[in-house]
Amino acid sequence: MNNRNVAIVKVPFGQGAAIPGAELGPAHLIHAAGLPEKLKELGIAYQMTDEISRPGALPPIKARNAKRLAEVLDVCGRLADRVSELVRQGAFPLVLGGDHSISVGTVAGLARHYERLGVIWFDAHSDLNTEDTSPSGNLHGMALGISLGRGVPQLTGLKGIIPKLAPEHVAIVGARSLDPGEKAYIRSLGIVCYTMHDIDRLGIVRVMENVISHLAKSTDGVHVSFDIDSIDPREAPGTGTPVRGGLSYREANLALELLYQSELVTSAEFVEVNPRLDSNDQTAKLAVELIGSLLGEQIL
Ligand code: 4U7
Ligand code: MN
Ligand code: MN
Ligand code: MN
Repeated sequence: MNNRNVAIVKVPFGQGAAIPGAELGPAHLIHAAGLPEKLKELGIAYQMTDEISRPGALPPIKARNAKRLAEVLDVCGRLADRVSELVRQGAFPLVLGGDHSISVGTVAGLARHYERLGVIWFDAHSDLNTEDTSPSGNLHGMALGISLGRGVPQLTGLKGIIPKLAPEHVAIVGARSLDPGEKAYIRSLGIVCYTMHDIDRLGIVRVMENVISHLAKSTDGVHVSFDIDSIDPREAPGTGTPVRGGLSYREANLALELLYQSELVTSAEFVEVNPRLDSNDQTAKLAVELIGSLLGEQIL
């Protein structure tokens, strides 16, 4: 990513989650938490692209299994086209969510360019539910599974490439809340998943070294999908599905610093910041610091 032009893609969309508020994420990262100033400070050239949004007023939810499917499909279709165009131009797409369902669109756009796309999924959850295994019916809990080709056919088939990702090119980091169907799927496909237990035992440095060497060999691009709920809720309270026992402030920054040094990362998204649940934009500010670490900010 070094010295590439960063292209910010704002996706103020929160309907893939149960609790509203994630749609306010992009505005808070940019205006309250100072993302543009951070990029300027780092000497990174960037462009701000038009936001990908939907009108606010909504009919009541009809589905039980895949809620707001039409809305997620619409946003993800347009996001995929945008991300694809930015990669074609040689930019580094930096997608700001929004809830995690938007990852389906980001990855669909990337899959047009990377045949062996790697994805590092920082999350308290694994987002591998299907309409059948999901306890909630919320699409943000199905996003990674959809990109792997499992789940709602309209979404797995988005932009015609099925699946977008191979299980051996995915690594989950920070997991601590997995549903039974997700555990079975991870085990059956042998998906690399470093839980908080693993991070406690091995340390974040060894975990990231393992992830980097695993993906470096076999992928032609690496996308970082960063769900802010991977961080401990004491540090990141502004998120809709917090789970205690998460990554510390330093572990998360260090993980992203190591990814910067690896020179493997070709795109990123930061999702699930919910300013309505935040206090003094603490979580939005944390997200901006994390983006800084991924893009090369150094302490000395
Ligand atoms: B997120 C959950 F049941 N697994 O499917 C579900 F615990 O993008 C939560 O990681 C999903 O924040 C959380 O609804 C989705 C639940
Ligand atoms: Mn998630
Ligand atoms: Mn999560
Ligand atoms: Mn969440």
